[in-house]
Amino acid sequence: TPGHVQVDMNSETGVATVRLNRPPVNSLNLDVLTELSIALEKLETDKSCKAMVLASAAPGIFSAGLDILEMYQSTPERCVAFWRALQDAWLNLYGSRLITMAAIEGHSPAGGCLLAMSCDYRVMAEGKFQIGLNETKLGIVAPFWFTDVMLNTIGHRETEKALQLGALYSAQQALSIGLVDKVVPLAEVMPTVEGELKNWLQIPAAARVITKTSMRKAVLDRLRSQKEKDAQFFADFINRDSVQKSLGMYIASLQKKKN
Ligand code: CO8
Repeated sequence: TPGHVQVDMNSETGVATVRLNRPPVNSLNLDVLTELSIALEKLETDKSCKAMVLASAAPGIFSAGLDILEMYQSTPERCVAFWRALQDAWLNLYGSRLITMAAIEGHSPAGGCLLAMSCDYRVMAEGKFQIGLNETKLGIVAPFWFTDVMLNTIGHRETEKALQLGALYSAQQALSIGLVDKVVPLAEVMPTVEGELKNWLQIPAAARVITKTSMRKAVLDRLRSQKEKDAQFFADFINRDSVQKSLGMYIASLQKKKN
């Protein structure tokens, strides 16, 4: 595979660093999601691995979310395959036995925010970077399991506002609603994650994993029990004329921003 996901395993500490590596913005296409899924599966079964830090190899970006080009003028078959890859990557991450931490050293909209929220702990760089589920701004609707993860992270009231508005928050705002756990200068993100990991690594793993599983199981099972239906819904929804039109306009606005 082309290496869109870099894994560095520190055998001394048992901590793996997983870096998304699809410049310029780490948008998540079928290949990246498939590679991420496989990387997570490997770490899950690696007995020496205790924790995973999810980060980015691309400066200024955690992940720009799903690759919009996978959703624009694509075939229904490709849409279903793409969506299955996203489901699997997410099930592996949210359901992981590992301690998972997101080092958010850049922008983290939509699918990027989903990945970050699916970790156990989030540290974000202060400054101009934004995080949130901005789907409604693209004229699309966050899937029920994105909503579930946000509900589990920031509660009902904040989720209701965040999702309707398609809100993108600064790191400070994200901290104030509990969307991230710590905000530090960019250069301090990794050291802060490593410091926090020390606390988590001290907890007996079996007890921590049972606790994590019991907190997340209902949400995981909700998707597991209707994966195919959800994939079909995505393919149908995304190929509606009105949705394609919104996505086309959004892509044009991303390009216009440059000129
Ligand atoms: N997918 C594909 N291409 C992208 C994406 C993306 N998500 N984001 C950016 N790009 C492209 C840009 O168009 C640009 O391309 P080009 O160089 O050819 O013009 C290139 O990447 C670089 O982008 P920018 O110049 O904008 O880079 P900046 O560093 O200035 O900004 C940002 C980075 C802030 C990330 C900005 O690019 C941005 O806002 N991107 C859009 C992010 C976004 O809205 N993502 C939402 C994706 S939808 C999703 O993840 C969940 C969908 C759930 C579907 C449910 C349906 C039922």
